[in-house]
Amino acid sequence: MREALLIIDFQNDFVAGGALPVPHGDEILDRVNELIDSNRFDLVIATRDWHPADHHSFKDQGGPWPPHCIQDSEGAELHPGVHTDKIDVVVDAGFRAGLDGYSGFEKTRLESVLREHDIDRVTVVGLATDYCVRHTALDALRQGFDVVLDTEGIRGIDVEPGDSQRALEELAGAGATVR
Ligand code: VGL
Ligand code: ZN
Repeated sequence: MREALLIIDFQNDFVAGGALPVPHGDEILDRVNELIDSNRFDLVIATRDWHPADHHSFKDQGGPWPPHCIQDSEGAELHPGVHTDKIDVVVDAGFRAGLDGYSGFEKTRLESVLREHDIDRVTVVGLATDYCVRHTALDALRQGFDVVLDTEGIRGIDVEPGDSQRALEELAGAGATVR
């Protein structure tokens, strides 16, 4: 069994002081680093939300979100506390105006990187449970990977109360291990 750690969008704009802070997003830092440092994973991948300034999800383009994770901005950088020296691959998503990018698999090399390294199982941590974590984990399941959601290492936005809880139930129903 070859395993990858998938750290979703743990970026400055999604934590306190950022453009689209996920409540309690910072709290996952220790868990993320603990998993990185465990040496349990054959491959450590970080995804970044990576938008052009006119991304269609931004309010000024008719979308739901304030502008966030604009390519090459400080807000789009990975959280400075993450042990980035042990991240093997960084995958950018949502990199064109019309690409949602909620899934780290959408038009990226994520699947081919996992296949190249013969990965069977992905453990998913990061932000946000009800958006990019959810979509990325669902795609991983569809592609036949074993998927583990590490609840200590994820936090959600909960635009509607309960969104994150429902996402985890949906993922468990689709075959993910939630623990
Ligand atoms: C995300 C909202 C907008 C996420 C990205 O990473 O979950 N959420 N863009
Ligand atoms: Zn985004």
